[in-house]
Amino acid sequence: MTVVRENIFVNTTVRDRFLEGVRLLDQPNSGIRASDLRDFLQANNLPLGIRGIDQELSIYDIFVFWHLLAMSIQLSVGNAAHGGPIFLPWHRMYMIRLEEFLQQVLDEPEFGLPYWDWAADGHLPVRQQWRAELWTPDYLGEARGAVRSGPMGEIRVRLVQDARNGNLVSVTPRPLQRAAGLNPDVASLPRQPDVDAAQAQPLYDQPPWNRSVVGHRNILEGWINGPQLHNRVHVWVGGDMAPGTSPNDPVFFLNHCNVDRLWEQWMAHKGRNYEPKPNRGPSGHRLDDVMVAIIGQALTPQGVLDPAQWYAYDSLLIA
Ligand SMILES: [Cu+2]
Repeated sequence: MTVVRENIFVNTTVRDRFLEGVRLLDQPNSGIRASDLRDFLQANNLPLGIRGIDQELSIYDIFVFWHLLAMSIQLSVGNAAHGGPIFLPWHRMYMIRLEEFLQQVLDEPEFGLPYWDWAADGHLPVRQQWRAELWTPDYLGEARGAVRSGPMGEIRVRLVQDARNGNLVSVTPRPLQRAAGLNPDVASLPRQPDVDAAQAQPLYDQPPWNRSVVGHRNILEGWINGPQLHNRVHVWVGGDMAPGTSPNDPVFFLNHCNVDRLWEQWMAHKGRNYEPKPNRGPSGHRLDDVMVAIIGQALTPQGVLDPAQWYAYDSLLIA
């Protein structure tokens, strides 16, 4: 079985299958209700809360829940999915699981997630970036306001983050919201020289393993003079892409697939080196620490370091 992850602009069949798969996974027929999530959080003594209406959720909503759950688990460095070395392996595991669900729902075992090479759009004049092809009905729909056109116009948001306390709110289903390019501090998408700076780093990560480190992970996550790269794409798109429930917007997966591709490209050139090794860094971020998972087997960074058993990218060449 060969799963190849391709640029969304290169293969329109993959684009259409991705949008169709997401639409299917967004149907509220998982058999899991918002009240089940509340019971799960309470039974496991987790720090995340949930309020709002009780309703049946979609598999896609469960992925949104999973992301915020990992984010709500604070560690001595960052949380269980961000702000430290675990950022890249956790999102790799997370996307492997979504890709598996898409393969199932599409009945297409060779389906691979597409990626969005946002640095290519970052070279457009700022006023054209939010009018680029990605934000048309054949792709992701409107870049600003409610998304009403194309397949993504059918997506409904059911779980949002409460800005005051970070908890989850189950809301009456509503369309996706975006505010691309409207934040005056983040007018442009990342550009290739920013990507090159992350790819030139000799180290994956290093002490103190946090948001201040100069290394591949932290520059790619986007905390240095931030928001840059990964973080910048979240902030630039805005709307539902900004809070901890950001997987609500399918562009989350196009962004993270590109981030994962850049990590893979970095490893192809610098070696499959991950830090911190066992016993040598903060708990939850080390090579053999089990990552937070509610879908599929919980893996370690070691377990996902080489993704060859799941997928490969169409190209890892450095331009
Ligand atoms: Cu994330």
